[in-house]
Amino acid sequence: MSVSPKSPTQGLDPEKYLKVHSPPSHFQQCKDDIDNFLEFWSQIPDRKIALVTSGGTTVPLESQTVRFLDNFSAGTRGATSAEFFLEHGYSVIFLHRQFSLQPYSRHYSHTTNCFLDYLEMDPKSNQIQVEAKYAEEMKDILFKYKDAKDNRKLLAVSFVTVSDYLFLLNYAAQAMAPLESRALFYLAAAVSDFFIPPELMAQHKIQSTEGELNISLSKVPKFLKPLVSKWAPNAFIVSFKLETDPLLLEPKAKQALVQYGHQLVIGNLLGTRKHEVWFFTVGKEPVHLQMPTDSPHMTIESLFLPRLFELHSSYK
Ligand code: 9Z3
Repeated sequence: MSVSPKSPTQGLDPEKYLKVHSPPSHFQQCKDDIDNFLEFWSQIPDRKIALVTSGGTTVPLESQTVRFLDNFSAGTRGATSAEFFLEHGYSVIFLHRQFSLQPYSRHYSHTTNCFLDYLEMDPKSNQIQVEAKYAEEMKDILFKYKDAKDNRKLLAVSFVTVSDYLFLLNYAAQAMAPLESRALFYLAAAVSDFFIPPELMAQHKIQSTEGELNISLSKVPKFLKPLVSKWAPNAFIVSFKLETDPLLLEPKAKQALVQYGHQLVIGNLLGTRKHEVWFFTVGKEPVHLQMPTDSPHMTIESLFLPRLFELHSSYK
């Protein structure tokens, strides 16, 4: 079966793509984990379940991958948001880029926040301990982390490439579909728009002896359309729109709402994404949410997620 797009702007059909390509090597394990997680939580009446996607996707240049294209996303939005979803009573499937930030550990795993800096040696006992000034906050984070882990509220599933992401999102969406409006999709991962389909990729390491490298990238299959209309048609679906040009954000976000027919687009600009976002919903004026200037310990997610929880609660 051919996977060529009908026109260069249209891109590949996502369902056809999934039929003719191979899933990631850990697919069976992920499917089992997702099935077990959903079997457990779907039996709890009214329990809401969120699929939070997070981090960037890679675009391999070779099948046996030496080189790949990547993007800026560290997964801060997804990891931070997952904590708020858990605190608000959701169970969370955290579909994240391998080695990107994770809920709870994100507080101590960033390069400027090395976990070793929080520890000290007690000279008397010669034991490692948490420095007193950090202990209270760490206790609080540890408590929430253990609660999520011990009570199976958080399932982490990882992807690396954009192709892995499509396979896992498709599976999770179809598995969550029976939950109908209890299911929420929060698509914060920075998914590449372009990639090299496997059949067009070099098998082995591209050799520099062949001269300069010109790469032609195809459009990544647009998965939002089938996600909304077929895979999980009654779920509450939130997508993100990222732009760098402020003039493009509103038209592109509104276009996505019309094109895909889902419930909410959260718009953000690369340079200000940690301080402000816009909510776009059908038939309403965009809502601008911005952090107060004197709020160094607050995250923008704490400001906008309560509004999202309300929208989900009043959905259907
Ligand atoms: C976002 O816009 C996220 O908010 C960020 C978060 C990636 C900016 P960080 O990980 O950044 O906290 O550093 N995600 C963009 C999602 C995306 O790629 N959306 C697609 C699009 O805009 C459609 S689903 O076309």
